[in-house]
Amino acid sequence: MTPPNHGDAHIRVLISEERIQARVAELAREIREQIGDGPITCIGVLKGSFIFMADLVRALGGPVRCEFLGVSSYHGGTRSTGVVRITEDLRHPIEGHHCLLVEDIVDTGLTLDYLKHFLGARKPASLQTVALLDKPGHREVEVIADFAGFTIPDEFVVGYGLDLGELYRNLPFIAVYSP
Ligand code: PRP
Ligand code: 7HP
Repeated sequence: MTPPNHGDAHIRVLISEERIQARVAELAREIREQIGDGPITCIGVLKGSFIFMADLVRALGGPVRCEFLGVSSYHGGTRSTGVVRITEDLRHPIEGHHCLLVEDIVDTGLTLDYLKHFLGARKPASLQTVALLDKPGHREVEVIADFAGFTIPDEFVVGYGLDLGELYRNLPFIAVYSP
């Protein structure tokens, strides 16, 4: 049988696949309660949010548009460079849309803060934010997501979309990485 850490001595499971799936379903209910049954333009922040986005949009149900923004600031390492770089822009205008920015993690807060301004300038009807993970102990900018899945300790995590050097994104759970 595969051990829970997939045989990798560097990782330790922090949030199981079952807990993630249950929380994603709850988040979807919370978001629909607040935004209502109308169309939502979900904007996934690549690459880290692609798995969360895929699960969340299916749990949301109702009319949903999917857009993606390519953004990078960690460049494969464990520390933010402090410079948020847009690597791919939205394909369509979001003016007048009710938008939900979908992030995997808010860590220093630099990315979320930057993207709220970047997208706000495109005049959406509303802009809300959801992050699967919130690491409040590491903030450099005071910013919070409107909806957050789990608050986690100040440790580097991988899995469920989050990487280290582009690896580990395919783990179905969230794990702490220790070198
Ligand atoms: C990660 C993550 C968030 C951001 C959060 O992206 O996906 O977008 O960092 O960190 P912050 O709150 O400190 O800004 P990363 O730059 O690693 O790119 P990736 O998603 O392609 O892995
Ligand atoms: C970005 C990021 N990527 C993977 N694991 C973490 O803990 C991270 N924080 N910010």
